[in-house]
Amino acid sequence: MSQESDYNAGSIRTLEGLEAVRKRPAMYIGSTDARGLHHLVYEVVDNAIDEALAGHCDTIEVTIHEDDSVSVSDDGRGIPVDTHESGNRPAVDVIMTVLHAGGKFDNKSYQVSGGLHGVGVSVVNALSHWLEVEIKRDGAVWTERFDHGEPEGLERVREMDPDEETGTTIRFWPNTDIFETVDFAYSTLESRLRELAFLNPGVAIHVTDERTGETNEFSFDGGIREFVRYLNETKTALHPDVVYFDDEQPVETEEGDAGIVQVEVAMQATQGVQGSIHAFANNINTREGGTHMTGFKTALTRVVNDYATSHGLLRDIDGTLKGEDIREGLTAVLSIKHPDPQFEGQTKTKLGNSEVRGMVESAVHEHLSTYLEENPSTAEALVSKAVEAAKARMAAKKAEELTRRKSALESTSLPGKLADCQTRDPSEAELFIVEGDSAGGSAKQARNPEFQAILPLFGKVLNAEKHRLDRVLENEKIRNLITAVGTGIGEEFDIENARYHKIILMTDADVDGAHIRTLYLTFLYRHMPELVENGYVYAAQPPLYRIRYKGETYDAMTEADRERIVEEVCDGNPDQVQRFKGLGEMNPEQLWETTMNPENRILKRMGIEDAAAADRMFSVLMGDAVGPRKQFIKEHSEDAEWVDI
Ligand code: 0RA
Repeated sequence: MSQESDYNAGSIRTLEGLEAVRKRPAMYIGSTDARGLHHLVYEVVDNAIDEALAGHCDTIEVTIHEDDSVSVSDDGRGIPVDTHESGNRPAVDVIMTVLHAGGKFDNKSYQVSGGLHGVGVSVVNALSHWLEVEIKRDGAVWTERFDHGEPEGLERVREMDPDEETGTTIRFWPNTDIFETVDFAYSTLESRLRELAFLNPGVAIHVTDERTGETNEFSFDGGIREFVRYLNETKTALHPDVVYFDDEQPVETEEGDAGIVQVEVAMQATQGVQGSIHAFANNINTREGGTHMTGFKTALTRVVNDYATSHGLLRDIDGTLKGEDIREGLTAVLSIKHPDPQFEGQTKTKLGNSEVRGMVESAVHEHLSTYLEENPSTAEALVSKAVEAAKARMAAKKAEELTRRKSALESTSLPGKLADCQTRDPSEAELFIVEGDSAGGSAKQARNPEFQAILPLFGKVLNAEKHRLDRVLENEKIRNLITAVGTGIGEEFDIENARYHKIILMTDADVDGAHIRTLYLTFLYRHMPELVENGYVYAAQPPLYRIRYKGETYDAMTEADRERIVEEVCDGNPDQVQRFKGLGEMNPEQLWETTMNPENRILKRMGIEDAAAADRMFSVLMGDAVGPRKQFIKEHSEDAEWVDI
């Protein structure tokens, strides 16, 4: 009797915990949109990765099922099923219903989750209509189902076969009252799981979408070396080897135990202008950087300058190499694993542990110096690239000063083509960048001038992926765009001066339109990334078809929409199906109703879920190699790597 009341008391407290998660889901998983939805999967996968890092698991399978549920299987030890000391319920119940319970069951030393995820599978349980777990452990197969978080009782299903492996399968059905969407995107999961496989060599990750039959397997024995090769696949490398080293440094954990910080670096210089350093802490993409990044950059600049000076390679330039010279065209992956990571910053993706800076700095200093001395041709390639960059920087500075003085950049006058809006409140103001003068004319008639501004820009702009800022700035369209947006560019960029908080690229719904949109996006991503990061950049979605049936008109935004309307609304017999080829084909009224009116329109916010994926996408789409580009466009005809945030 008393046991039962203990149990009830425990379970009531538990349900209160889960209720707190349901009330404020964003506090635990960031948001309840597509991004938050995918975090549920990452949370479960993180637990499996922890099992792998502890040496108990080498294969993880992630499946999107036809009913919008996802399952994650691993061949780890299995979640414990025996009765937990804190009461009379099985440990699996505690892990699934008590916030942050996971770590309490095991020596935490190997656990690396944290930050964005690492909140525990109980959060996934709290935010699911149902969750089912199958555990193979202690010689038997066990299952349990949770209904809106509540355990329905652990069942022992059968004995395990003698040669059967232990493991855990968790399948969950996200709560549709909480999530805005439960439509898992295969490409989003795929790119994060690929990244995890690079970061954790030795773990094979399989991903399957049962809705479409798509499937992929990731397993990279070369770890982040292969990650760098993958990122550089469409670029021209300046040296054949990927520079790689790792190190371990002692650290005291929060509890005062002895812990280890692992540091791993892989890098390779390329011919391009764009460099990118992808920094990870405990498998989390620390997009805001942090102490590991600072330590890496400081040591990189020092070591390359020391090498260049001692080998007499700086004779052609004034002074020394700047960090940015050395990082030009450099692709690097920096991965650290820390027993107590501190994540800071707006999106909790900035590593804050102050001791890490010195650890990374000394590891990079020691190993990179040795590497350069032992591999003189690689050292030569890195240094001469940096020297070229330094020369170009000095030339570009002169050009930029010149441009600034005589161009519209410094003048306060807005470009003549801009039809500005009346409001001066940037949070209400929208700027439509419209392709072509005729569509620009329609848009000017269609708009609501109170808060909608129109900037018509004709045709293609220079590919920002291939040229430095000084060349890009020679282009009048780009200068008009910068002036209209109001932030300035380069060192002068200030997001506070943005004149609009919605910058909407409105291009035709065809391949040319998509190309022009990508060119503008490339420019914005490379030279004004804060606009993208702040969620100010959108793509308008003009309809593809107008369908007439019995005196009514219906607009179809996608092919699937068209099929649905023709079949379901018109009974398979529409009176007319009109394909909109360009924005110019719509009269101002149609353009307003379908594409500009905030009541009806569909805007796609351009966000970057994953910097590495976006970086690669831009290199593939806009870089030198033609083969991968064709392949990519075939596979991702609709902005697959851009996600709504
Ligand atoms: C707590 C303790 C132990 C393993 C796990 C949790 C565990 C959790 C998940 C979640 C997904 N897969 C998992 N696999 C294991 C260790 C138990 C032991 O010492 O055997």
